Amino acid sequence: MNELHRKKLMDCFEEGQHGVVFVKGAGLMHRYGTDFEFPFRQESQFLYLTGVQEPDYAMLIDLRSGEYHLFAPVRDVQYAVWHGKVSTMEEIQRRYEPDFLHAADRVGEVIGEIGPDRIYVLDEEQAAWLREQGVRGGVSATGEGTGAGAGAGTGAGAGTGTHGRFETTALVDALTDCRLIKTEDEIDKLREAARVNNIAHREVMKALRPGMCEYELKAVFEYHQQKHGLMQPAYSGIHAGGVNSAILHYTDNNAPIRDGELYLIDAGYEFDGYASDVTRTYPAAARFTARQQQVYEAVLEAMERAISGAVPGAKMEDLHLAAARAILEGLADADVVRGDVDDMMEKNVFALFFPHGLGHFLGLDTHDVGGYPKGVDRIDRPGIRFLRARRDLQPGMVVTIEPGCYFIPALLKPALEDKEQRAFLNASLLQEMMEFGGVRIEDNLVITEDGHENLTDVPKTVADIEKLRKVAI
Ligand SMILES: [Mn+2]
Repeated sequence: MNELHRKKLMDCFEEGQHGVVFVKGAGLMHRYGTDFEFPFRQESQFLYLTGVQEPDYAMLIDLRSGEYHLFAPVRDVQYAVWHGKVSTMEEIQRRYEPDFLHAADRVGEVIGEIGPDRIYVLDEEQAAWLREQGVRGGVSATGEGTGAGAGAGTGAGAGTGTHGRFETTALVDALTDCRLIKTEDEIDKLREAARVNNIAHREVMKALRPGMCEYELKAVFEYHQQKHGLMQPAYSGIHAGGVNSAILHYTDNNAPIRDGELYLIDAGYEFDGYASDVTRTYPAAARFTARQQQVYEAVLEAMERAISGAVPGAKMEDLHLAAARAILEGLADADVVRGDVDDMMEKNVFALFFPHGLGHFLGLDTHDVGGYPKGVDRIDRPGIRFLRARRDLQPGMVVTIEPGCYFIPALLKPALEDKEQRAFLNASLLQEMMEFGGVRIEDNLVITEDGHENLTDVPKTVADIEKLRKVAI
């Protein structure tokens, strides 16, 4: 599949130009100044192009010949003693099948032999690293500003990030265009990450008992991911009981979840680099309270409207606003807010309860590349300002849909003092609900020609959740 990715990338560049794409992979990271190694995770652009999940590699594509060069680190005996067997060059060749395999210390020499006019790199840091390898950055005979033709359709023109021979814009733009539309193989990997995540989320849903600590549920979740061979969290999971469920990026995960409280879990692991990102919210008790159910169903309705609208051609901001409206309607039914829903939409009352974006792209990164096309800015409006993706949906895109409704004192208390906003708010009820926490529900969708495929299969209606909880408790 990585060969196809390289082909897609080459197609973004003007044919026949005397340029190379160079990407250096990630090295090991240590905890501050110690020898404690963090688990290795390849940098996503490099992983996309090579499939190499080992540290200290580099790669190059010769755009004129189409040849793929891979640079592998040379390991000594001591490395073998501490890390185990060192692969021979023959083994590495068989594993990754580059056109040319070199020792990593030959990067400068190989680029010197090719003699390109233009070297496309991810950023200035990688250009600096190449200079250290003896690669000259000076403008070559053909001059500056020619030949850079990547990123067609994204507005990235020739020479936008050109510094001598180095070009730092076109490659990232081209990779963004490639990664935005997933191949069938990539979607299969996302399906596998989702399949295991479905299992892990169900197991946590069954395991929760009042009085358990958030970290116990985190342990259950991680056990089931790792039991199925997934080793790498896609992001720091959120395991939040009660009032903590209204903290959008809660990471302490160390409080007890009491009877009568909600528990919100937002977590996923990656399969072969591809992420799953799912959220569910349910009560520690066997059943939702009446009020919890009202808020939950407002979010579920928002979710269903957004999902049904997630088809080719739809705009994420329109889905966001449709979800926001559903939440306000549900809150009006619950008498949390009062007044005309159109007025409330216009006055951004939804942003008090739904202060984050509806969703984002998903792939090698949890918040995957390509959220904003060139020239499209964030919408300067409360709530929707944090929307991570503004594009017309197309087949092959993979998105999360994750509406939420939270009772966040830091937003609600000032709103209750605000002359315009407080007119819409049921102040006495909101005072009672300051410790309610929040509800978020999140699924992962692949946009298809005729709609979408939902990769997430974890109970989300009140009836289905209570059925699973009743069996469990
Ligand atoms: Mn998400």
